[in-house]
Amino acid sequence: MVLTHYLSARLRSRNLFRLFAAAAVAIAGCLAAPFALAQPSSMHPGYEVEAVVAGGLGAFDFPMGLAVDNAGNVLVTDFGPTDSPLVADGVVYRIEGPGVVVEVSTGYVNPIAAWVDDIDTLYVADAGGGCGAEDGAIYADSGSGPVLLADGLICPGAILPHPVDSTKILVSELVEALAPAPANSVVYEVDTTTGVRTVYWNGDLAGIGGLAMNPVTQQLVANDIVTINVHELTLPAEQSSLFPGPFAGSPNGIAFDPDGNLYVLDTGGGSPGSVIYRRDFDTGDLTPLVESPATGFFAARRVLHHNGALYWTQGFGLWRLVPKQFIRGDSNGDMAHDLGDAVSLLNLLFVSGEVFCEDAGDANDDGGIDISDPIFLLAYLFASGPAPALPGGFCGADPTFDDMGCDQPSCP
Ligand SMILES: [Ca+2]
Ligand SMILES: [Ca+2]
Ligand SMILES: [Ca+2]
Ligand SMILES: [Ca+2]
Repeated sequence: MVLTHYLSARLRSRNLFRLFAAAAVAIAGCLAAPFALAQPSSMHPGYEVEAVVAGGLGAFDFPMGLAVDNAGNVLVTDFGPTDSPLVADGVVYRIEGPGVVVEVSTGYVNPIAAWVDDIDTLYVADAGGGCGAEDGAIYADSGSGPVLLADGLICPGAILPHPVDSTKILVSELVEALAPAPANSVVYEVDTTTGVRTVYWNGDLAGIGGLAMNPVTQQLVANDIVTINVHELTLPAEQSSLFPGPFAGSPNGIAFDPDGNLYVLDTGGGSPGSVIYRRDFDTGDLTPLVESPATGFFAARRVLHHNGALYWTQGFGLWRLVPKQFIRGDSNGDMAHDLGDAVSLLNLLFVSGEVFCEDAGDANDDGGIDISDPIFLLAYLFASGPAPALPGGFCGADPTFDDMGCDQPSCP
């Protein structure tokens, strides 16, 4: 459904949009006013959105899948200028810094997902020309171009390392248009030497859009773009609903962070557009982190957690959500711990005062500001009490998720 729409309608709408965008850039240039595509924004005060590859003209054609190489660079799969199954114009790019994009592997039709193993072999899932034909394939590129590993797949959507067998990879398949509904999505294991693929999971999901594995529990989680839910996959062949979520459209991208917290990218159904949610590993709480007015063809697509930041492909660009930096306990924002910090907190609590950075004021890191915070600071300063928890002595991110933010960070 959604991916089929991506693959069938995107060329037409993109070319129309590019004409419009070119005209708008020209007009904006004349008016000396900035032109921008729909901008995503943070829904959480502790984070801010950055453009890694801005989504304007000259950026990607149709960025989709995300991976990380062993040097820590983010890789982006791009469908290329056309959708034609006859034109192998898909590319995998390496992002070496904001706006620094290097082509690393070419020759794909519509590469939809990628993964890099620990010896830098790049595995790519190519959706082929659409999701209604068995023209999808898995390739391996060890540095000298893609080598076909397995073919005959209908819209392979994700590649993951195998949980116990390092000679195999897991590949999800979105069998949407061909097989009888509703139970028609499969996860295969593919032998990376022989290319032989065997069924690893075959349950009652209607359409797997994305697949991820919890690094803490080794639990496989898939999103179902037809029923619009996220599910835990239990072996050998069943499903259990993880959570229904408030999803408006296809929850197309999913990812975990190292602590087992889950991120779900909802491509949205109109308003509010695309939203990325965080599901807490311990509490199960679902918190919206990012929203974007972009919908449909320009909606956010896939999400990746890497090195403390959340990356996602959207429109023609790549974006990331980064946590704001602060020094815990430095509630007056002068980059040091002294009596002034306790005084500013007491003022805030009992007189009136401004809090520049709530996270910094939470000296004891319990997720709130109350009388226990100035007491904690006074004990630290004058009674050999424990030092504020990280980031206590230097600028850093909050390692414990909460609802607080940092409106006026003193850190760069
Ligand atoms: Ca293409
Ligand atoms: Ca201070
Ligand atoms: Ca506190
Ligand atoms: Ca916290």
